[in-house]
Amino acid sequence: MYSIKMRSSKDKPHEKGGKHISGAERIVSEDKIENELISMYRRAITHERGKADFINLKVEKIKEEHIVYKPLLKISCTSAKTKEEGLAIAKKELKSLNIEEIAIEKGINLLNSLKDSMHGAMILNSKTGERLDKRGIKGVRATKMGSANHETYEKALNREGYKGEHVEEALILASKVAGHKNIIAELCWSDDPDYVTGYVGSSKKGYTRIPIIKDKGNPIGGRIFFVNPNTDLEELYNYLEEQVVLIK
Ligand code: WAQ
Ligand code: MG
Repeated sequence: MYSIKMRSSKDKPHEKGGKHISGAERIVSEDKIENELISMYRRAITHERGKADFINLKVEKIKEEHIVYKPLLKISCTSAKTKEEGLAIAKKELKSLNIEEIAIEKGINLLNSLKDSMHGAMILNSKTGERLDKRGIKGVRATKMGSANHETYEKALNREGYKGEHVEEALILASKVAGHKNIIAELCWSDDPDYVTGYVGSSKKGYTRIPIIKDKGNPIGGRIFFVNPNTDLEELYNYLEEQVVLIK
């Protein structure tokens, strides 16, 4: 298996302050690498957020003995007709997972006050809402995850009526994230302006989809990982950024 990563930006590279356009991570078998590279390149130059000027593509071979397997989260769907209803559902879900109200409020305010999308996620103390990662706009990116068998996965999702790259990728990411013992819940909404669906993910309750959680046209999205207060951050970064995880 191979890990493929793409990140793209406008005007300047990310590290020089360029505007983030899109990013993607996949784990694929060798015969799929070429097609995947082409499709990621296309995503970067045809993205809703703008046409990327800087595209970073990375291919890395993965050794079998380095792979850890985690279960796929179960999807459930809620119904919301407005952003306000969606946010209320997210709060309720997070609360039912024992995230303190103050942490939920702080988290949602942090996401709502972003001036630009982050590249990764914020890590928040689930009791106090304190932001624990000190990585600013960069945040922490979960990488090196994929489905153990992409075709079976895609078919199963389609059978349940879920189509498209957003849900496919988000569910794999959420499954890896929820697979860490110290991550209690994740809250996410997209930075693609017209994609208004978000979710709350957790190992306890699965992937709870929220049909609308932001205004249409809003180009700012984000993710929060709510963690146990005594989390070893270095170990968590290592899991999210380095540990290869395949979802079954
Ligand atoms: N690791 C951590 N955070 C990430 C990552 C990653 N690999 N990729 C993106 N983010 C953060 C970053 O702050 C983005 O701005 C934000 O998440 C949104 O990313 O229909 O499309 O890739 O069930 O725009 C969710 C609903 C879609 C899917 C999520 O996120 C569904 C989505 P996007
Ligand atoms: Mg996006």
